[in-house]
This record gives sequence, structure tokens and C-alpha cells, in this order.
Amino acid sequence: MTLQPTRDDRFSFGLWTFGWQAQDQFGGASRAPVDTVEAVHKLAELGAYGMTFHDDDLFAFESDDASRQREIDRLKQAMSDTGIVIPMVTTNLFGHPVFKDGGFTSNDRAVRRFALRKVLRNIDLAAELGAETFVMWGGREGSEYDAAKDIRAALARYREAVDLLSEYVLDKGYGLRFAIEPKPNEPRGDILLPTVGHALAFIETLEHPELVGLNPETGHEQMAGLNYTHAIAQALDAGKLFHIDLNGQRGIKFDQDLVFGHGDIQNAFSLVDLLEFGGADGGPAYHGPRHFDYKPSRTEDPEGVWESVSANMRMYLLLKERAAAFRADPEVKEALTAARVAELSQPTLAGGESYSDLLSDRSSYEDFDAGSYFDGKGFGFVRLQQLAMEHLLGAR
Ligand code: GLT
Ligand code: MN
Ligand code: MN
Repeated sequence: MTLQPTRDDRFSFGLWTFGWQAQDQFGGASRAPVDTVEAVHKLAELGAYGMTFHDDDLFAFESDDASRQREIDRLKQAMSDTGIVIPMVTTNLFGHPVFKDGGFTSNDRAVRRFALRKVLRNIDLAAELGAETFVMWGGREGSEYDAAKDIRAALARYREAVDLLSEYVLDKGYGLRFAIEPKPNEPRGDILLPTVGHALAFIETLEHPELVGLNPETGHEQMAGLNYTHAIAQALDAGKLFHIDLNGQRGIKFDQDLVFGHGDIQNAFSLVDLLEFGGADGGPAYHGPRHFDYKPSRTEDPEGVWESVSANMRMYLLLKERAAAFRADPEVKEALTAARVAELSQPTLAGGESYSDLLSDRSSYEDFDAGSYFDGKGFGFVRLQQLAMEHLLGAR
């Protein structure tokens, strides 16, 4: 396995990631803007296959039609010069002051109508550029004060928005699907649809649930203290892993958006193992872009920014190589068998067996020796974990 990324790895980056000028709550920008065309060429050179963007990343909010079109044309030219594709597009409904109380769920109805128009226009652009996924991150959809927001009304307006956008995509015959990106907080005190689980439940209430899935981000689940690999597994179980935002986070704190693997490395290892080898017959469980949504730290200059772009891809490929070695190790295979990991895939009842059969099976209850589990019948999970850690550390 090579650590040099190729287009087949399907690595993609948001224009807002390497393009972040590193302004934060405590200080202004520490870097100059990155030109879109130069960035597309640089991504191609480093081995990525795709780039994604918000409308406002490509052309300024309220650009006139001519300057908007100029930026779109420059991007198209760079795409055809490099082969870089645009697999996903998203809309900025959080940056401008008009969205201070959200877009789809602002208390102000005129803002909600403006937000819908902004997204509809951007959906046309996404379809024109051949994107397959349209992400919706509702960072400003939420509240700080319970009295200020009727949450049930807000969810109804969120639903109304997603239903309208779905209807538009269907009427236009666009090949686009939506992916909701959950986040628990920041910038709002509490954001609506805070976790993968909340978003999955919401999707089932929509007019066109088949058109709507998820774009879970590593750090966002971890900010809620949750296990990202579990979240991804449940999204896969629901057939809703439409897109993914990979990055790094260290514990429950502000959204760090570190390089992938520079946060919880153990969880990154199990995640790559699941994505790459958790599918049928040990193949990939996910086939979409491996999209990095990270921020190069404020300490980095332009050289450090592009180093950090490469670091994301290299971390992913390193973890893929480590996971493959883990799976191929005969001692790991033996430990997995001892831990009965594969036994969980076996249905609890035999084919055709009913609850009556179970009730009359004395070996399952009356003659079952539950006592033998005291001081015996361990699962050996710690041994398995140690083997995983040794592979992760390159000790095996
Ligand atoms: C924003 C956010 C990300 C989202 C992006 C999509 S923008 O930077 O922090 O997690 O994926 O709107
Ligand atoms: Mn984030
Ligand atoms: Mn994200």
C-alpha cells in the first residue's frame, strides 16, 4: 500500500478549510486569502480528486451576477485543466448578520424566505457543476435562551424547508441528494439536530426521506462525548451515510477541526477500518468521497497549510494500511474468534424458529448454566484491543 494519495482514494477538501484565514474570537486573520484556481491546482498536485465549497466561499455574499459568473467560470476552467471534480456543494446560512437567528428556522419569516431563495439558487449551481451531494449544516439554527425559540415550531420550519428543497430537486430532475450535518453547539448555544441520532429521527418525518441522509463530522459527535465510529455504523445501518466530514478533536471542548487522526487516534483507526473493510466480504462499507473538513491551525503559514492538507490524506492512508495489517494478522484472527466477534452476526433465533420454539427449548433457559459466567467465560476483549494498539503503533 502506498502513502501517496491518488484520485482513486477519492479525497476531497472544502474550499473553506485550507482557505481559512485563521480569524477567531480572540484575533483577526493570520493568513492571506487563498485563490480558488491556485487551490484547485494545488489539490490536484497533492493527490486529491475533489473540492467542495459554500456559495460565499466562491463569490462574496450579494455579488452582482457578473462577478459571481466570473468566479464560476474560473472554477470550471480550473476543473477542466486539472480533472478536479466538485462532489458536494453547500450553502452559507451562518456567516452574514441576516442569519444571526438562523436561516430555515429564524423567528423572522422574511429571513426564512431569503434563506430558501439563497439555497435554491445554490442548488442550481451544484447541479450545473455535477455535484451529487448537497450538505446542510445548520450551525445558526438553534438558540441560547429557551424562552426565545419554540423548538417544535423550529423543527416544523426545518421540515418545511427540506421538503420544499426536495420537491425542487425532484421537479428539476437533478441527481442531487441532501446530507444533514449534525453539530451539538457552536456557534449557537444549542443547535437543532445536534447528533447523528437526532438527525436520523428527523429524516424519517420528511416528505422524501429517501432523498435525505447525513454528513456526520468526526469532531461534532466527539464534542457531544459520543463515539464517532458508532455514529457512522448507525448511519450505515440506516443507509444514510451520504457523505462524511473527517477531522480531529480532542475531547469535549470547542470545535477544534484538527487534521484527521490528530485527535482521537484510536477512534480514527476503528473508523477507517469500518469504512474501508467493514463492508461485504471485507470490502469498503462506504463508497463516497473521503472529505476533510478541518482547519489548518492559526500557527501555520501557507507552506504549513499545504503540509496540513497532505497530512490529512497521509493519516487516512496510514490508518488504512494499519487496519489492513491488523486484519491480516493470524493472531488477531484468533483473538477475534476467541472474542466471538463474528458470532454477533448470527441471528439469535434459528431460521424458522418461533418464540414458541424458544420457550420450549430447555437448553436456552431451564438447563442454561448462567453461573458458569462467574469467574469464567471471559471474552478476551482487552487482548484484542492490545493487538489493535500494537498494530496502530507499528509494533507488529
Ligand atoms: C463550517 C462548519 C462545518 C460545515 C461546513 C458546511 S461550514 O465551517 O464548521 O462543519 O461542514 O457548511
Ligand atoms: Mn467542525
Ligand atoms: Mn463539517
